[in-house]
Parts: sequence; C-alpha cells; structure tokens
Amino acid sequence: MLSSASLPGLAAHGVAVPAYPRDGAPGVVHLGLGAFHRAHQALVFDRLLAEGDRRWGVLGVAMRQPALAQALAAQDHLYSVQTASAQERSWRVSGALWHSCVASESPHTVVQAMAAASTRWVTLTVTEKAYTPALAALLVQGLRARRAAGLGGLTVASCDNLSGNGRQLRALCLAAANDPANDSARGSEDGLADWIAAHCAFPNSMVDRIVPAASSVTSAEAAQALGVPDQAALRTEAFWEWVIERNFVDDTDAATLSAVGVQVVDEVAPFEEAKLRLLNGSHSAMACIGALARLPVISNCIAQPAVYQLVHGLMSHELGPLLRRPDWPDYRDALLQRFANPTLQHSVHQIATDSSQKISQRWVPSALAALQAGLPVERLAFAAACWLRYCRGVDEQGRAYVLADPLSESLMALARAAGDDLDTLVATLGCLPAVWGEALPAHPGWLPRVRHWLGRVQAKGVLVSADAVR
Ligand code: CS2
Repeated sequence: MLSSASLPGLAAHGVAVPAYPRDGAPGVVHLGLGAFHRAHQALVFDRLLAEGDRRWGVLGVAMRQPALAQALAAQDHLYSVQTASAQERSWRVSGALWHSCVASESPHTVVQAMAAASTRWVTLTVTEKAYTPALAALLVQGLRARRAAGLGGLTVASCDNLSGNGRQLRALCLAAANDPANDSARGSEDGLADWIAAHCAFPNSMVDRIVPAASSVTSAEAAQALGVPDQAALRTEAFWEWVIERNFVDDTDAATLSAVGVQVVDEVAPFEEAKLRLLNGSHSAMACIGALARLPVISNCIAQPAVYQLVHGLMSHELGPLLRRPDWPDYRDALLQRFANPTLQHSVHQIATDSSQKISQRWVPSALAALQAGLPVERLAFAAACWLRYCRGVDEQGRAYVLADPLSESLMALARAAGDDLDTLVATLGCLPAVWGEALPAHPGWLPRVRHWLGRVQAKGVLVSADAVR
C-alpha cells in the first residue's frame, strides 16, 4: 500500500515524490475531494510545498461519500498521478493532501478547520449542481466561527465550471449570512454579511485540465509503476491552466501563485468564456453524440471524421469568433489534440453526467450570442438535438444507459411522453427553462433548427447526420 514509508523506495524507482514535511496545520480547506482537484490545484500546492512554502497543505473535504476519504487516509493521504500522452507517461506522488474528512458526517470538522488560524484559503470543486443554499450555509458557519475567533477573512476560491464562479459563490454566501435560518445566535451575530464582504475574497477563476474519474485500470497501472497498490491513483494530461482573478485576502498570494505557473489576471471572463464554450461546450456535444453512437470515450469520438469536422466547425464558426480570448485559435487547435489523447480514456457518460446543469453554461450563451451576431448555430442546434435524443436513455443500437442527472426522472418522463413525436420532444425537453432559459427557445432562429437536426438524427443516425452539418 502506498504510504509515507514507501516513498523512499519509489524515489529510487524514478517516481517524483514529496520530500517535504506533511505534518503541519493545513492552510487550505478544499471542498470536493474528486479527481479534478487532486490532479489540478493540489498539484500546484504540492509544488509550492516542495519549494518550502508550508502554507499550502490541504484538508480535503469529501462532501458526502466516505469511501475515497477512507482510502486516502489508509495511505497517509498520498496518491499518484500519471501524466499521459501518446508520447510519454510519467508518475508522481502528490503530498499536498494532509488530512481528510466527510462533510455530511462531520460538518463541525469543516467549520473548525475554516476557523483555524493556519487556514488562509478555501477552494471548491463541488460540481455545478452543488451551488445551493446548503453549501453556502456550511461556508457561512465556518466564516462565522472564524470571525468569532477574532481571525481575519479567507480567500474562498470556486474552481467549478460556472460562469463568474467567484461572484456566484459570494452572492450565495452573502444571502446565507443574511438568512436568519442560518444564524443560531441572531443579535450577537449581526453584520456577518458585512464582515464577509469586507474581509473575504471570492476570486473568479478558470481551471482547466482533463482529469477522467479514477478507474480500476489506472489503479492497476499505478500498482505496476509504483510497485505498491494505490487505491486513489489518477491519470491526467500534461496541459493545465489556472487563471484566477487578482482578488485575494493576502495580496502577496498573486506573486506566490504566479511563480508556479498560475495566471493571475484582472479579468477572468475572457478565459472562462473561452474554456466553458470551446472545451466544455465541445465536450458536452461529444458526450451526447458518443453516448448515442456507442463511442465510449472522447478520443473515439474525435477520431470519427464527422465528429472532428463538427467540433472543428463548431469552435471555428459558431463559438470562436465571439470570444474575447485573443489566442482562441491556438486554444482550439490545442483542444483538438487534447481530445484525441488516446491514453486519457475519458468516458462520454462521465461528461454527460448532469448535462441539465451544464448546458446553461456551455451552450446557451454561445447560441444566443451567435444568433444575435448573425453567426450560424447549426452545430449548436445539432448538439441540442443530440441531448434531446440522449434523454431517451437508449442508444442507437437499442441499449439502455443510466441518465446520471439530478433531473433524470423528469427528463426521461418527458422523453417517454413525447415518444416518436419529435415536435412534442422539442416543445417540452427543448424548452425547459431550467436548462435553456427563456430567451433561446423564444428566438425564431433556434427551435426550428433543433427540430430539423432531431429529425435527421432520428432518421439517419447521429454520425451520418453529423457529417451533414455545415
Ligand atoms: C468535462 C470537464 O466532465 C465534464 O463535464 O467537460 O470536467 C472537463 O474535463 C474539465 O472542465 C477540463 O478542464
């Protein structure tokens, strides 16, 4: 089993391992212990720790499921990350995670950690659907305890794929702080929202790295490469970007993070927009196409000439021209290569998970902007048609799959009720305000195109139809 005791042996095998002490009080409380954080921000913190900056050890908080936290605890919170491309593979062990806990089992531990003197940052990767009053109530409890302890504020950094993620989280937290239901000692606690607004920072950020969910294949490969089992091993690509707004409680964090490759900028929006629309937008389109055509991973999808052409055209003609990120053509070209990375094995069903929560960030703003600018929306409408078809829960060869989505029951019920009546499918699923908003379905240039492509997909199949999108 991977553990502190196995590190010297691994170093002798050429695996990069942490050589710094891991026994202090964490400076970061991270909510959402999934694969993404562990292969992205945690590796930035690992690098800072390796350079001797002891302030970046992480308490990793699993929101609900105890299994991963237990597996990590059994291996001294060490885990390996493989960086993989067609050309090269390398392994390193991250030492950034020092402790873990499970929020649903011990919210008090999270609150206490936020109120600890050593804590400077809270980071979050809790997924789109978790930005709820319950999340904000937990954060606000921690901040309240922190104020009561006479400590300063925290930098609270959302790292989820939401537009204006920091702004959204700040608004949720301020609303929770103003909500009497969250204040057990109202009266003495007045002014918490003002304190948060004055003392805490909620930088917007864009985080980018393709990190597939942990799998038994990765664990088996880790065991072989390391010579010891690792139940929490991950695989990722070499590419990573973290662009964060210059908005920290401690201004010197900007220079600290910049020194290890984080881009600290005054305005994140151009980067966030490019990433959400080009990467995540294409991902969600391929996820639906792949689910229907039984192409299990993204590299299978992009290897299909029709899909490659569709995604290239989507980025070049419908999304890119409206972006403010000046180097978007380079980002697009890099993305096409990243999607093709054969070693990532990034499951389309993983990406299709929670699509009802993702579409409003990934497709809707692009479609509205393109329509307003007089640009084509054929490929976006095709993607939308594929999602409607995807909600039937059955692929083109008749095999059922699980629709992992908080709205799955109602989505499947609407798809069932419409049956083969495509007009009804478009008028119901295609108009859900929670997914599509109000403006896009109301635009005369949108639904007829969705209906057109849905008809094609139904009649000819998804790949043949993709080939016809121009
Ligand atoms: C993906 C993202 O699962 C998904 O929805 O689109 O996790 C994507 O891999 C990351 O945002 C890449 O930075």
